Amino acid sequence: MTRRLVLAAAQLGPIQKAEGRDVAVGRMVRLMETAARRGAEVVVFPELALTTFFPRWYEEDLSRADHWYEHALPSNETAPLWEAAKKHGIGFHLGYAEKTPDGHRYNTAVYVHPSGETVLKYRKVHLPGHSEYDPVRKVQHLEKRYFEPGDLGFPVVRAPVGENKVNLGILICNDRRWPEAWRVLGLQQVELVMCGYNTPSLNAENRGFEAHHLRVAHSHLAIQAGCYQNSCFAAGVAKAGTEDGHELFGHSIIVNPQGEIMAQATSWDDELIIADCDLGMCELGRKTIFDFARHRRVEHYTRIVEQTGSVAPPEWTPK
Ligand code: ING
Repeated sequence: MTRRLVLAAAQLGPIQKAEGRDVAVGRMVRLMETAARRGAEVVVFPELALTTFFPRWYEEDLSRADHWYEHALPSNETAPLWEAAKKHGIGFHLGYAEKTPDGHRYNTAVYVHPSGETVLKYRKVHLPGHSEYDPVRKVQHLEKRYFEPGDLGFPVVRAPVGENKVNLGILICNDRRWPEAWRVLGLQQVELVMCGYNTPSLNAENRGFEAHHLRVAHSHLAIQAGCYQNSCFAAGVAKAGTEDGHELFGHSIIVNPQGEIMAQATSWDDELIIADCDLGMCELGRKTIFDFARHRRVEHYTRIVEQTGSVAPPEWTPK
């Protein structure tokens, strides 16, 4: 019997620095309602979906950044999302900035069941950018200032979604560029990776040329490879558009276990894309090309977990 999942990726357009959470929540409720009307059983929202991408703004005093974080979920401003999920019987993934009661700060995402219960929580492990103001950069990217590396690992959980149970996993933005992250999920038989992102459309490092068109190409390459090599579906969902003059690209996608793009957003604004996923497709790769038990040789992979940075190779010289 086909295990069919109707998956929605709800791309968000820009959220300006001055806009409150209520603006984003209102837009997300409308996207969720449309997704439900179109038969979706789960909707994936972007990374840091409640606020502007604030790591572009330097604050000397971290307490002045406190208002960007959620101190509890749901809150009065975010409750309409939980209410809409219950009303429409749809699960949702939400990325947000988390501040814990004991003061830890994470770039976090949760998958919430229509009942309102949190099924899965993940804290971003791969934090790009820097922690101090960088005068060379055209635009700051201070995720290492505003967040600690995630402490929850890369969990996968089997949970009810619509009529099926699905093996769910989460990655956040930069995580998608690290094959190790995908493989840890693949080793837990993940079937759907929910991955929100906020990615600048131009390279702001200012330390070398990167052709602009490669920004989107690299994002798609990473997600398509992750899906193919771990035999899973993924939703890569952007917060896009121009936030206070700074552009983030859209091009959200839904990818299948063959690495094929099933649906792609074409705007850089609020946009819903939907795909009918036959979860049985995950079996093929898992039982053939990527039958990990049969083909992997872990005795040769020790560098991956024992070595952090790269080292120069030994040099060969002719006798
Ligand atoms: N943003 C970007 C991302 O990984 C980035 C940062 C862009 C890193 C381009 C490398 C190249 O998509 C976040 N929020 O991680």
